[in-house]
Amino acid sequence: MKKLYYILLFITLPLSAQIKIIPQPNEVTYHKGSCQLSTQITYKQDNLITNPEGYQLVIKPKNITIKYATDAGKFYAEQSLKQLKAQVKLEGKNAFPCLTITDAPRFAYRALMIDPARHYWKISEMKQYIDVMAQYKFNYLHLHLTDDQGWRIEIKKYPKLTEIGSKRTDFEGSKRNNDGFYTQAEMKELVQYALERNVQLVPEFDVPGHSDAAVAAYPFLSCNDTIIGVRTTAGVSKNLLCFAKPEVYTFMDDVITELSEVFPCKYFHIGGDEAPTDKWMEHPEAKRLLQANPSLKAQDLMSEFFHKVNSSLIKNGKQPLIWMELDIPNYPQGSIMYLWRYRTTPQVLERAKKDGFKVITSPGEYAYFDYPQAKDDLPNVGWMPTLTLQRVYEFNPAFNLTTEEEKEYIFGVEATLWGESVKDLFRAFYMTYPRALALSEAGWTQMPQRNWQAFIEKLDFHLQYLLKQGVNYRPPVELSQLTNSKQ
Ligand code: TNX
Repeated sequence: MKKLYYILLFITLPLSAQIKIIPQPNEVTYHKGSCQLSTQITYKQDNLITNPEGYQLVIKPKNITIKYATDAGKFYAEQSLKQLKAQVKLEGKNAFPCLTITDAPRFAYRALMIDPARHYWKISEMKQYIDVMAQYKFNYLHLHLTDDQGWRIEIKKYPKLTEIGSKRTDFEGSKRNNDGFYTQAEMKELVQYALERNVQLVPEFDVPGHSDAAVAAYPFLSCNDTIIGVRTTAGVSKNLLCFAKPEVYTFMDDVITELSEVFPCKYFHIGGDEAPTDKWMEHPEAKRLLQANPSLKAQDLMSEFFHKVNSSLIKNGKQPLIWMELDIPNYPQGSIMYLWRYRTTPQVLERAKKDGFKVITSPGEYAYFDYPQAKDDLPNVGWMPTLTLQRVYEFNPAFNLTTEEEKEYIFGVEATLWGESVKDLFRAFYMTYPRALALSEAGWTQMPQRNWQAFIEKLDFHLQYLLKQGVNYRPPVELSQLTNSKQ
């Protein structure tokens, strides 16, 4: 009995001193003693830290040391320490527990995506969004800048893209945040702002589908010179950029060249999703090609199209990110493929192995932040599946791959906040948090260190931490029901 008592004491003691950092650091050892909050921090460049984002935080009774190899590691050590300090204060204590954290991310790419094309965000709102994600060690913000419902970035050679393409009458009747665009100067400033927080901005120019706003501005971009307006409803449009016109490739090359100058990030997203080829196949060029080669398929034209777009990217020193569609037979070597569609995980991983592609995992099952967090939580999203906090937490971005395969094929993880029903920043935060906290551990923390129970024990602190920063979130009410029923 006495023995059991000591075992229990041993188990519960370190738990009560539990630090609540999210994402969970990969190695924490506790030492004896405590350290005053006001203790000076010593910074040391340490070339033995091999991961550029890795760091070590050592808290001893009389000193705090942060060791890092690059500014990113230093920034992340500071984020961990900042959270720890806030926790200590909230618990009414005045000293840190002594400990050593040795930490580095599991994946190099840990992203969130926002969709200012569907509903316009102000630059100041994107800054707020970046401030919060950076604290949770996300290092890429993917900007979905062009779509049927809006073109949001200035392109100097094609002024109508923003004169016409950045405005629409309404969105399914709603008058909110329909209009607006970013000048290149504003965007460059945002790039710097993000970089100071170790966040790189990844631009997306979605081609050849989701292009109504571009076609509304320049009808020649479509196969039939169609005259349309910027789309005012959700859904998939058939007005693709035309594969058969040299001027379309010149257009894409010009846009990519201008955007490459604005966004220093090596990765450039070229969309590639949901592009029905009906109008391509009606074009005389498709008919001619089909006559010469009767086994030719529409999706072969799509492959050809991406190879041409890729040559513009290569010219600008960029690497393509693509929403992978399994029926497209071949993508340019060196592209990084998104796993996104529901129920396609095994096929996409198979394809990655076969074709040697790296994958960014963003599956609807775990990472679509436009989906509601509970059933009937939100109006007008009836068609969407539910994506609970717990489900996001259960996400292992390497699925059942071996560690070797994980290293070879999984580049990282991304949550997508599609914007059709996200009309303002208040809703954007509500959809993002607390699920992004769960996703941050999927991207950063190794599986043996991840644990749902431990995660929800850290949650209360983080909800208060967010609240103090004025960040909206969805209260995870189902969890309090869970704890109540246990009592
Ligand atoms: C599909 S996911 C899309 C988006 C929509 C989203 C809504 C993807 C690559 N394309 O255009 O916003 O569904 O959930």
